[in-house]
Amino acid sequence: MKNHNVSKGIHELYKENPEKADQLIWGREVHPITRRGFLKKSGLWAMSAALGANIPFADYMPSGLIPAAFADTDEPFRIAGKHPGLIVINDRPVNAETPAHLLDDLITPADKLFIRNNGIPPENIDPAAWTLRIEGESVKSHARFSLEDLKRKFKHYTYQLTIECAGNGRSEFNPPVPEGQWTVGAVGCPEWTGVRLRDVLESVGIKDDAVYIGYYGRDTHISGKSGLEPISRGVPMSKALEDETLIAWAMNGADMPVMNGHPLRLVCGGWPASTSGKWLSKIVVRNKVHDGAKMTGLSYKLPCHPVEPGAKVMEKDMCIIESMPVKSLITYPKTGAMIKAGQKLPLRGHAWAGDLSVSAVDTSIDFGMTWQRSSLQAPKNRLAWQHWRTELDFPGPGYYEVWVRATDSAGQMQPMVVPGWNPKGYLNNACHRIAVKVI
Ligand SMILES: Nc1nc2c(c(=O)[nH]1)N[C@H]1C(S)=C(S)[C@@H](COP(=O)(O)O)O[C@H]1N2
Ligand SMILES: [Mo]
Repeated sequence: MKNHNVSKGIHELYKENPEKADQLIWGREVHPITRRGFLKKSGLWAMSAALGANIPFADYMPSGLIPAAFADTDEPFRIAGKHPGLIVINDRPVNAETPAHLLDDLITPADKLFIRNNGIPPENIDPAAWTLRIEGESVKSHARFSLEDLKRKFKHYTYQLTIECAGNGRSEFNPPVPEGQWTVGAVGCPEWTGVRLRDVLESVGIKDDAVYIGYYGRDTHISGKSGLEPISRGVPMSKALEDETLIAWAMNGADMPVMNGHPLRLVCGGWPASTSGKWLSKIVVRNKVHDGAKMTGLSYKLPCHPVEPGAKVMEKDMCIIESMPVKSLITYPKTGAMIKAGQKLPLRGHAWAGDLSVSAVDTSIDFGMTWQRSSLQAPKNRLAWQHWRTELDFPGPGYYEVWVRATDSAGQMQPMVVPGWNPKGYLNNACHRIAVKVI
């Protein structure tokens, strides 16, 4: 770590070089994800993949040793097409989150949207040959559409829709819950263009007994075994038939990144992002709750009644997660900001609330003793996140934490502590906070 302009406040640093300022914590330079850090955290598979060769004497390698081939480089580890600042949580399957300060854009750019893969994405995608089948016991007939058919036959809609992984925030549960240790960045709100799922299903004909839809994608199971789906989830008809539920081919007016589902995906804004099927190849209309991969067992479910931390919960006592809870982020400044005494600190970020809207955003600099109301914008459309901003005064020099807390349109507020422990570590919507030093 290099000392860097420790005497300067955030305003000067941002004025001089905003990109540089983004990389500082307490005025010191920190490297984002370097090849070094990456290898230290991940296993042999990653090392071998990065070296392009097996390590025959791997058993004798001291754990944590950095292969000499990389020991003197600090090149960032990059995912093609994605911002270098994304934090890689897993490399197989690829899981990467976006640090809060990189989510500052009103509309999340494609290179900054997180990636959550359960399996291996399809290769050699040919959009011209892509098809979507509509099947299941509750459609009147089976149908098949090419991408061109979808674009030609149905009206196009564009909505800004928030998608958040239900496991976002999992890293904070205690006792810890295995699987992706997301912090705050498994969320984003790009603009999606496509056709309404409702229009497509109605053109095929929905039977009266329909209760659920399920999706299938063209990614393959991590084990390499054929016939196993990595994930096949769905939503009740009421969510499937909403105006904003899209079969989308574009993100922010362009083809979406392969890692985010190119050339076609489902987008169910405000619900666990696991319901937004990527590389969409088939939709089934079901006369019962869809029973595809990760709809059964404990996946994407919460205990129907609260349980003590660490409890074992039986499947019959678990309920499927529907709308996501109210939540917010401080996207400017980055944690570790410094300002000079007497200066005001401008702050901003987003807030969202599943199917609901956000009615208020408050910030606190005294660990929640007092709160100050922020200004809050209306969403661009239903199910889009909302932008908030404020300006804070600090009473004098010292260490502060700024906490942000959103309230939804039903009056529910984010908790200041990690809420309801659950066996799979879902729905941690505790307040986001950043550190600020006044010098
Ligand atoms: N086909 C397919 N769809 C999928 C997944 C997947 O692994 N395969 N992951 C789901 C999960 S758990 C999440 S959180 C979102 C993530 O979307 P993103 O990678 O575009 O951010 O995609 C969902 N759709
Ligand atoms: Mo997810």
